[in-house]
Amino acid sequence: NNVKGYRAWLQYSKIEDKRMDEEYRSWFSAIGVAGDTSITNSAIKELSDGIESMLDVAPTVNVDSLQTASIILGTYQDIWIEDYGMSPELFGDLNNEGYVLKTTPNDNGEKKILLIGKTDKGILYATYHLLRLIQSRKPIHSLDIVDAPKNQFRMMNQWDNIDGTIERGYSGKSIFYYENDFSEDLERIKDYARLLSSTGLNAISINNVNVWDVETNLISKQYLPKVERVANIFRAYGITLFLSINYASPIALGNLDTADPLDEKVRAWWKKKVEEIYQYIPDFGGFIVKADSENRPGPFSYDRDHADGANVLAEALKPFNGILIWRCFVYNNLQDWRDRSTDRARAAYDNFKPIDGQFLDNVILQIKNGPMDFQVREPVSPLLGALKKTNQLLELQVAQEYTGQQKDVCYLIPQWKEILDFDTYAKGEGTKIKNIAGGTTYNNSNSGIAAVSNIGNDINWTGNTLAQANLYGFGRLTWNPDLTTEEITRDWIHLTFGHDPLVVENIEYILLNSWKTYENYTVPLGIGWMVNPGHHYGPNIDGYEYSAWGTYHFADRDGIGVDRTVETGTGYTSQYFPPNVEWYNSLDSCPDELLLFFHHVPYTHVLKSGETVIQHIYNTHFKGVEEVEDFIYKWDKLVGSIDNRIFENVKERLYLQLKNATDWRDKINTYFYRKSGISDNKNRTIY
Ligand code: GCW
Repeated sequence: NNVKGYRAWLQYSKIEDKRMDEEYRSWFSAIGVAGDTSITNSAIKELSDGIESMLDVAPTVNVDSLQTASIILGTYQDIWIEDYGMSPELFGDLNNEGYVLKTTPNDNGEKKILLIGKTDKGILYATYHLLRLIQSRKPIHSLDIVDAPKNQFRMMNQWDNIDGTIERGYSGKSIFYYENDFSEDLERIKDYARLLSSTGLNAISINNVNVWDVETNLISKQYLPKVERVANIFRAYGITLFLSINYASPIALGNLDTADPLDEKVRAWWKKKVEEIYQYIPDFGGFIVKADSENRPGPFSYDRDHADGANVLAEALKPFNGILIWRCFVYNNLQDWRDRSTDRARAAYDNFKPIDGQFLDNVILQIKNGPMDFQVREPVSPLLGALKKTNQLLELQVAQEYTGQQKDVCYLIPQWKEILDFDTYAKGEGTKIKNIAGGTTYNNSNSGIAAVSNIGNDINWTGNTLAQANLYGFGRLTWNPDLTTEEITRDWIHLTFGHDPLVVENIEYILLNSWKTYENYTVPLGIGWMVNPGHHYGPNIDGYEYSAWGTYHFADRDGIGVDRTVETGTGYTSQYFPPNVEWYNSLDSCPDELLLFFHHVPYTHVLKSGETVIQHIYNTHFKGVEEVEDFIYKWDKLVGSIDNRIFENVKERLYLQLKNATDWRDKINTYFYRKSGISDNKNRTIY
């Protein structure tokens, strides 16, 4: 694992600057630690390894004898913090994963760096913070940091199948499974745990939400010992393990004739099953469930609603403090394009809003960021914030299913920032998505952010090395949604590539512009889809236009867009709180970038930008390709300044991106030129 791409943002490369090297080194002769949990031990290991690799010293580690150490780790209860001028009250207000990272003299006036956690998890996070500072060449002689996560659940969802494939995986095969069994490469899983934990994530579900036949058995004796093994690995990094389950398990595993949630036999079966799981994994997180969604089984078959469906599982998990995560990705996938009254965008809200308040308090509803499905641009789901009496978890997609599949570079932090900062007005002005996910808006007992992972067994984890930035950024942003895109981006570049100014500048430029560029050459003005059905890469304007999935653009010779207004459309806009209802509903105020999501307009409609819709389509599509050419130009400048393997990896993909962008440009421009009969006012070539 000496490959740079493999080490990702945990490079710990040797510090070349002599002065800095000496300065840091002066701190690291001895580390003192109080406490001996698996998490504390991970912190010590990470710290010693990191320091050894950056500074070429192997500090001694003294357990429970802190006198001689200059770096001290422990919880606020295990360390005599008053001796260092700290009051225990400071920790009273801190949540369980918070920490203090402080340079401070002890009674004798000797300077120490303290890494004090509220619990051992805080120690681990403080350790990663300190290592990050050193990797970024920041001073550590006068630290005074108090930090704690703003989201309770910070979760990764693997969509890995037990045969080793990954649904929507773009970086090789699963690191968890191989040919219907668990992988034996536990080192790889441990390194994944390190990566996740270093960004602040604390939960993971390790199998696809589509739970097929073999995977259904993950909660049976056959696999539980191996699930336990994986749970042990993650536990040592502060990460709790969850499993996706098949709603029909009582039938498939229990030989019952029903999975009806209100049937006593079914209830009893789940209780026993959960008890069994906790015998293997005493701190098991719980279940994640995709039910009555895209043909998966669920409570609808028994005329029960989602609350009935979820509560039976939550009830079984409750005695063990387990959590039941229920996904809201529920819609009619047997639609007819002629039927203009059914609107897939409405579905999550229509299904779940009426049963708000009927879920047990250890249920969390997991809601995708947009009402459709992780498109390059969508409005924020109106269900987020509309549930006032139910716990909710925002779901994002780090995997680039609709955003270039880790061939094309598409840095998603700017998109997620927009989502998190979106004002729902659910409880008046300033009710942002980040507050709702953080649980402060409605005082939720359980809440946070989850995302679909983008990793596989490719040596660099993410296919395109630049896609590592999305994984890193997801963790950091989920820990603290108030971090700026620039802070996160800079940190990632410094940690991964070092400090060469041109490297930093060019990579930052590519990342920060890449989402907009991807949007430019793909789908215009928020309309979405227009991709090849099934695999979702590359253009196919009518690919989903006549299908049953509810994903239409309704382009004809006169115009394009979906009318979702209250007066003449599907009424979807009414699911938002005022003033957002009006903002989206009115053609005058609807923002350009979402225009076609909400309105059907003629090609000659003039946007706020001053361009017509058709001219906007032409302009952005020509521009998108030029921007990719510019990315290639900027990347080429880095040859020799970064690891060659990473250089080639990204270069190869940038050329695939150029091909893709060109294909999109030509297909989209040609299609709309032919439909509208209106030519480009700059007379560029349209095929
Ligand atoms: O849009 C779909 C994806 C499916 C995925 C589903 C979901 C896991 O194309 O691959 O299934 O979303 O989120 O459940």
